[in-house]
Amino acid sequence: MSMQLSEENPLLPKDPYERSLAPGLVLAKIHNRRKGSISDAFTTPYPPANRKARHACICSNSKPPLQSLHPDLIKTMSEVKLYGFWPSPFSQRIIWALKLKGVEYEYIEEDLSNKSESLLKYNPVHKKIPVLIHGDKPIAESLVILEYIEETWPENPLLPKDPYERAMARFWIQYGVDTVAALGALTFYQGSGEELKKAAKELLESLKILEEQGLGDKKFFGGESMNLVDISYGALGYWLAAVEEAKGVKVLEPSTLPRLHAWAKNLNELPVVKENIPASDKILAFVTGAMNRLAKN
Ligand SMILES: N[C@@H](CCC(=O)N[C@@H](CS)C(=O)NCC(=O)O)C(=O)O
Repeated sequence: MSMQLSEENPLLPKDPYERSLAPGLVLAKIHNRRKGSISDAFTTPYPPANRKARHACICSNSKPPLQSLHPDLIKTMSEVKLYGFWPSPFSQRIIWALKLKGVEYEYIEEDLSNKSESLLKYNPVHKKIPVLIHGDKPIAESLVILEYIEETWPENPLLPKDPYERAMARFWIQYGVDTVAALGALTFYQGSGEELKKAAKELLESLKILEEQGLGDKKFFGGESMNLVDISYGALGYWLAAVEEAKGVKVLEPSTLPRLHAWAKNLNELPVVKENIPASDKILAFVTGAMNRLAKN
C-alpha cells in the first residue's frame, strides 16, 4: 500500500518557528564561506563604528492599521526585532517583507567589525545578520526568515496560494542563490580586463535565464505586485548599479536584459523599496570602500 502524503502525515513541523529550523525548508544553499560572495565585503574589517553611536530605531508601519488587528496579534508584532546592517541586501529583504505585512518591529543596526553579544548569541552558527527575533525566538538566514514572516503573518500574501505556483516561486528563489553568488563574484573580483569581462558575462548569462524563464513578460515575478521572488532579487535593483559603476562594467542594460531592466526600474519605484534602500551615493561609497579594503588584504 503506498503511503499517502496528506495533512495527516505532515513531513514538516506545524509551528512556523519549528519549520524555520527544519533542514528541508532551508531554501538557502549557503555560500557562507565561499570566496567572492557578497558577504566577503562585510567580513573584511570596516572602520569600527562608535559602539555608542549604534542606533536602535523603531520603524513604524501603517499597513494594515493596527486598530483593525486582533489585540493578540498586536502583542506578537510588538515583540519583533531585526538585527541588520544598513548596506546589506539581505537585511533589505526582511525590512521590505515586514513593511509589506504591516508588522511593527525594532531595528537594531549591527556593527559587523565588532559584533554584538546579542548577534553571536542569536546566530551562533553563521554569526551573520539578518536575524529576526520574534518574542524570544531567533531566526537566521534571510530566505528562511522570509518564509517565517509569510507563515506567521499571512495577511497581504507574498507567495501564491496554489501549491504548484508556490513551488515555482521557490524554484526561482533558489535559482537566485546562485545568481547572488555570481553577483558577489563580480563585486569582489579583483582583476580587470578579460577576467573581469568573464565574471560580468557569467552574471549576464544567469540573468538571461532568469529573465526569459522566470520573469517572462510579467511586470514583477509576483505578477502585478511584488512577491517573495521579487524581494529575494532586490539586490539586482539597487546594489548591482553600484557594482557596475565601481567596476566600470555594465550587465543590466536595456539592450542586454530589457525585461529585467524594466523590472529593476519598477521595483526601485515601489514605495517600500524607495523609502528603505540607502542612497545610491552611499551604496557606491560602501561598495568602493569594501573593494579597496579587500584589495589591500
Ligand atoms: N546567507 C545569508 C547571508 C547573510 C550575510 O552574508 N550577511 C553578511 C552581511 S550582508 C554578514 O553578516 N556578514 C558578517 C560575517 O560574515 O561575519 C542570508 O541570506 O541571510
